[in-house]
Amino acid sequence: MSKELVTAIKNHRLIEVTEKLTMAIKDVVNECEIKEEELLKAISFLNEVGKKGEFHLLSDVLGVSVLVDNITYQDDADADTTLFNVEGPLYREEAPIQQSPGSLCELDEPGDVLFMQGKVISAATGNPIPNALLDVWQANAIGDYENEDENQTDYNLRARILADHNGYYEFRTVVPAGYDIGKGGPVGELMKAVGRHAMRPAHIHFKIEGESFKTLTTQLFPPNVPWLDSDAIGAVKEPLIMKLEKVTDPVECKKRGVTTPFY
Ligand code: MBD
Ligand code: FE
Repeated sequence: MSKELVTAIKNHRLIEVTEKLTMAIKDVVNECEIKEEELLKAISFLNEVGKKGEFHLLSDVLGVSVLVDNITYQDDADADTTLFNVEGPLYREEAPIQQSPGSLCELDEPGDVLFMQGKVISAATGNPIPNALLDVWQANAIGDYENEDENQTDYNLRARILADHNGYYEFRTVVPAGYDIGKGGPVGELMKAVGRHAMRPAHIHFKIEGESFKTLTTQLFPPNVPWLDSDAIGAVKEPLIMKLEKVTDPVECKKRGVTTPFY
């Protein structure tokens, strides 16, 4: 066999995808009768996206990230268990490990106090997963992630919570706000130019691991928050909307060591 043929066989998927992508792009160019000036603008835009490291975000706002996530994990879409969702570009490894009950922040973190609790169970058997590890990360009450915000301490609102031997976990945090994925970069500019907003609804990210179990990456959304119906990356799935209960009873608040109502 020729060297070229061996390479072609090895790369057959890359060749197929490249050909299909080329056809799709040419179709649009033909249909819209793209002019040279417009092509040069598109090229500058993509150069800028690369320079600012925003290709992940571009994939997100095009809806490609969610689509690929759905295809990748389609076999895990069991109606009885928590749905998967995209990891996004803001995950950080090596968050501090805490035994449940844990806290993602200091007690004076601004915002509405939120206690989350639940049980990690096997999707296959429904049995609890002892000592499951919940890697959790979120934006603060004004929508900023710690690693993009000089006002927050390192790893604020990020932690790995170790569930107990019954898979039960509990942690304290604050209700996050929606996140602006635009922030003046080229993807944000594109969204503005085409009349789309660049907001994600408030959400909390989870990566849940158990020994000899497949890892579940997902996000949960507080109910009745802005942009829940118009997520800039289209990642909202109805079963991932949390059921929050507001607690105002002073006795309950005191029990939790909280001076204001909490969720
Ligand atoms: C985010 O906070 C996020 O979670 C995703 C998926 C994409 C952009 C910003
Ligand atoms: Fe996020």
